[in-house]
Amino acid sequence: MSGIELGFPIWVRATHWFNVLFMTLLIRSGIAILAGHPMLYWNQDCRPGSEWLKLSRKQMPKDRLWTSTDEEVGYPSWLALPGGHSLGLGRYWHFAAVHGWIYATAIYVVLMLAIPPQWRRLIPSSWTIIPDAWRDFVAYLTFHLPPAGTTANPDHPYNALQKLTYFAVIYLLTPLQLMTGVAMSPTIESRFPWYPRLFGNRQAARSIHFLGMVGFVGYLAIHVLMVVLHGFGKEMNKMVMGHEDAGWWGAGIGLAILGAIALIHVAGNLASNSAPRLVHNLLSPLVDPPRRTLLHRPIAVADYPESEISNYFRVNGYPPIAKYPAENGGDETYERLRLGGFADYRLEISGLVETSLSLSMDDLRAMPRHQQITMHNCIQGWTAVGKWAGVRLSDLLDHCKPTPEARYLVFQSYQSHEKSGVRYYECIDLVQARLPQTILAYAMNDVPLPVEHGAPLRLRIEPKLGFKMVKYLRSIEVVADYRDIGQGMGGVREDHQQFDMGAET
Ligand SMILES: Nc1nc2c(c(=O)[nH]1)N[C@H]1C(S)=C(S)[C@@H](COP(=O)(O)O)O[C@H]1N2
Ligand SMILES: [Mo]
Repeated sequence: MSGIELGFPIWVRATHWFNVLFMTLLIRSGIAILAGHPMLYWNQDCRPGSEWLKLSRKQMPKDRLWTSTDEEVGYPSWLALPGGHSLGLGRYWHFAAVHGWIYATAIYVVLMLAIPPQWRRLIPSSWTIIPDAWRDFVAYLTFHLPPAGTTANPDHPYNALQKLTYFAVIYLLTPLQLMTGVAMSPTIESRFPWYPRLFGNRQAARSIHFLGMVGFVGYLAIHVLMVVLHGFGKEMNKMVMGHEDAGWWGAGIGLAILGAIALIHVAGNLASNSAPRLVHNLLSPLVDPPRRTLLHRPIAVADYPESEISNYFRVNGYPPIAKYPAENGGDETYERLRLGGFADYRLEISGLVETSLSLSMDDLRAMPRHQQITMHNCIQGWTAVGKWAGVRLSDLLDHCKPTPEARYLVFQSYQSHEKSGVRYYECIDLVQARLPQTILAYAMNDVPLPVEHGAPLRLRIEPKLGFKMVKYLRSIEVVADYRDIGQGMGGVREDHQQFDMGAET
């Protein structure tokens, strides 16, 4: 069979270098996200000790309450983007890079399929690729360099093992990373609970996503080693200049491109650490509008079966009682209300409403009760299934009647944010507040809401990440805009940790 010249057209070379940028950004920001909860599980309950991998030396105390924020670690800045305790910006970098990665990969795949005979670059056309690849493998093992070309196409620019590896990375590993990534969205999970189950469960999807990253790192390491073994100058000429001739132009320009990529990484770290709000505001227009279009929707939340209720449910946010230090939330009013069995507790609803409300727990319990069994998704990475009961927020809104200008609800807590000491608050929009499964819960797993989980009342908005679900609820204010509340980002964790107001992924 005569050979087919595929060569190294400009679109192969360009997408290659863009992929180097996006893949390295994805790996380093992914490590920053992992630092938020450096444990991996095959089960969806995340009971401490049930993890299959723990990348932290922290031990939680056995004799007192600890929270999932205490488990967070900071990885060094050379490794993680941005490194340190910066889950929020790690996520922004990750989601920004994933856009670029999808576009670069899509351009590459579409052009390869559209420009004949370029599909033959990666897609095998004959079973002889298997014995060919084995022969190449044995050659490498015995310290020989197999020549380019395959039995089916002696002029192919890659050897058989190389072609199969690229095929696996682009047609198997890449979709697997995208699909397991999507499985971690609380909006997807609550609307389509079967989807994360394609991978076992929500935590198995997270574990596979991590293993996929390990696969990419291994691939990159071997790929670079091969470039060096096969001849750095020659290989760089192919991937930069598009020809195999001698000369050092390819190596020179290629190293300059790698230098530019390294500079982007260094600049990303420096800017994220010195001006986090600026980076938040720069990456937000790239990341938030598409995510909002796709995921910020009025959806119905699926119920989990009773049998899946987790018998362990992590805590995040210390109760506002005096035995915890003030930065963890101690509050005298709350303490007094709690000691009185919350008989004097009143939920205040005010702002852009026709009638302000002040409701006791008895008032709330007298209203229609709604119950749901759902999975809680903490932004840090852990999950747990719980049964929640309480009143529908929409029923309360029917009573207080928001005025036409009303757009958002501000949920204020008795407790303070552990990192800033500022009162915990979060905002959601009126459409989401009106969904039938958005509730103020006063019961968890058939008992009154425990103090660790936000007694006497907390928000449950299941399509969102856990940080939106304010515990120790003190008041709700109906407003036209959230940008003049706090630092204007939509909540205390948005203000101080660069979390995203949407909280859908
Ligand atoms: N008042 C208050 N509410 C809060 C928090 C907090 O720190 N303070 N943490 C949030 C986060 S990040 C999560 S994951 C959930 C945890 O709920 P749990 O403690 O019941 O598991 O509560 C959310 N609500
Ligand atoms: Mo969380």
